[in-house]
Amino acid sequence: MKKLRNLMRLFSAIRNFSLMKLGAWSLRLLSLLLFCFAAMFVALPSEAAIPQQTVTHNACWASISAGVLHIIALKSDGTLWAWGYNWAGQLGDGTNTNRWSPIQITGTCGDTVPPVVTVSAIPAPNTNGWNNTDVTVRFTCDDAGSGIASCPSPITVTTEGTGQIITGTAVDKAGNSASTFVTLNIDKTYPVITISGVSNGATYALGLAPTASYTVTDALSGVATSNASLTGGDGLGLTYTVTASDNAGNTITVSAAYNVIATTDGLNSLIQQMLASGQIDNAGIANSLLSKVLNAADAAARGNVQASDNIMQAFINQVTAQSGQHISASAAAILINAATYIINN
Ligand SMILES: [Ca+2]
Ligand SMILES: [Ca+2]
Repeated sequence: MKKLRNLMRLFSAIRNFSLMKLGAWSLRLLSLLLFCFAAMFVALPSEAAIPQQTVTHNACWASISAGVLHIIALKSDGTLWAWGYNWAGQLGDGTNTNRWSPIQITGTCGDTVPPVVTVSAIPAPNTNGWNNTDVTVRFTCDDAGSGIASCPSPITVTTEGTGQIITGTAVDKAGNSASTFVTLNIDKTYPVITISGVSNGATYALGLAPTASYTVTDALSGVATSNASLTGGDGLGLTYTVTASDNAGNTITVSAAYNVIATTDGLNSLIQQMLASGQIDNAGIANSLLSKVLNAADAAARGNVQASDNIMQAFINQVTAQSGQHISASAAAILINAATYIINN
């Protein structure tokens, strides 16, 4: 304000002097010149506020030009930079904000180079090219010329399917555009396992129990692996377990637990199966064992439990003697377990 008052006094003194010494035409011209000078002077910041610029921006400056309290400079990479006072928009950044360090001045003139756009899928697919969760697609856009005008926002893909193409387009401020895409294979559904032969919770007679088996299907990425196992203690309680994985990494396990109880009928059937499969390699021995089982069943049917148990014990003795001989060791163990179960129950 002090500076302004001094200017006004100077203006008034010159005007008074002019009234005395100059004609009306000269007075108007002088007044106009003084007014312009004063307006410019008042608009300028005080000397104390003039920034003391230190160009620390790490770049190779090719050319620098100083204006009225501002600097315009060109880097060796062709980009234009400016800093300093900006009350009249002299920095060319479209604002009136003073800048105390170099800012890049962008424009669209001469930019004919499309932007660079890259895409990434998160999480990345597995080695089979599949995801088993939602996938977020992110785009990264860059433009060394006029700068990026628009870049696609991230997209979360939740839909299952094969060959889903997600495209994104980047546009620079000169209107050049570039697109890229990613192909997604998403499978979030477990394989379907079907166990057949045995049923969960069922009870079967030893030798009459059906053979457990399974099928597995997968409608999207397809079955990658599957396997089955039969576990159990002494052969009375068994669990058939199937594990399957699809190519997207969805893994599921299904099991059927069932009981196998030794009965004389079941033991009969088992001996015949073992003879047919070669686990018992002598028909005479097989017939002898079958005869013992029938006699034991008859004795039990008459209510003579002790006689039945004695016959089954003779059965066990014969199997034990033939184990590893005419009866395979594994088959002998099953027969002995079954006969022991019949005696104890
Ligand atoms: Ca461009
Ligand atoms: Ca699947």
